[in-house]
Amino acid sequence: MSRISPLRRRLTAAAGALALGGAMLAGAVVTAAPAAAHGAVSDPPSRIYGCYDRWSAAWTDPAMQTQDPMCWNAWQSNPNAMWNWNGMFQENVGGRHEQALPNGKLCSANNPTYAAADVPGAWRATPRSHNFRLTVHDPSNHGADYLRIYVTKPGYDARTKALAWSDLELIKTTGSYPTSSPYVTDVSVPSDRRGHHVVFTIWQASHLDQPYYQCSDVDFGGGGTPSPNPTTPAPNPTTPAPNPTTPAPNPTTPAPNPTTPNPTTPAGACTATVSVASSWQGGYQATVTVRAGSSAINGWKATINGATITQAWNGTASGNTISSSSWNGKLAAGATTSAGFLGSGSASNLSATCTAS
Ligand SMILES: [Cu+2]
Repeated sequence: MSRISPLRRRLTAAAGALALGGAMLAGAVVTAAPAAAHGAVSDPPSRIYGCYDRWSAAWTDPAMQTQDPMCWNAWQSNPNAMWNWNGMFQENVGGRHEQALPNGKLCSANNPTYAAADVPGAWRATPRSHNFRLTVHDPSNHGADYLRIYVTKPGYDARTKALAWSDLELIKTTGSYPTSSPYVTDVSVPSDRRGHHVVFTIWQASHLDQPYYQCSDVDFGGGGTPSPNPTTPAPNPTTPAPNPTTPAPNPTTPAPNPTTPNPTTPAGACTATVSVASSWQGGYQATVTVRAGSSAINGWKATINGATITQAWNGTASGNTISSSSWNGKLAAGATTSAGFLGSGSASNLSATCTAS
């Protein structure tokens, strides 16, 4: 993978932060000790390692924002995360991994440098069969007391939920490995896992009590069931373009019917609220939650006032309106669902309205 020397990498990281124009980011780079000698789950690539692998040679390419938005988000949040792809560990845990990592912080190894890795969203998922080989790449040859491998349970949605221990099923614990990387093991995942799942790996290094924690996004195919993502999460560059022909309010929306006895609670109404999951200079990631009113609805459109949407998932964006997808349009009375999106600019003045169909 990396043919750049650690020094070059550091210089490039500093230059990158400066180019991003964030004094705070540049400061963070300057003060960070380079984590030159650790490792990561390289296959299926873990979140941060995958971002490093795909973009370290092209980190100035604006295509990152549209083609790999979660990596772009991570890069904006903290360039150190990607340059130090090999430092996702804790120390002196004594095997109490569940105490070391609070729910929602598993994919960052509970290390603030990697906080963006905890954000649910459209992470690139690597296609794999239910039987695959997992590889830990460790240039420092720490060895391993064991690898412990989990997969998310059926129904888990990596696009909307930060990973918790209760989302995981333990699949395998290996024996020890000598101090010669890579550390490789064959993994079999139950066949009921379809579509986008997370493989969570603990690599207990042998030189110290230094466990590494990482999330790898895997697409097991056949994404039917709750997994909203039958194809790859790779953003479609043809969809985000705002469509100037559609912003008009949907003319098929039932006009208030004068014969309806109760005009204040129209059947099939919905409400929408928007919350910002994370933000960075020039952009943010947010979730819009839609709730059906007192009757069931067949579809919805949420308009996010104040937003410039560059990418959406679990819904289709057109301008600043997100329409339901085939799997989350039908809602029972009072039921909720959500969609996520990336916005450019400021997230300070967002509000949402909902139209049901
Ligand atoms: Cu190390």
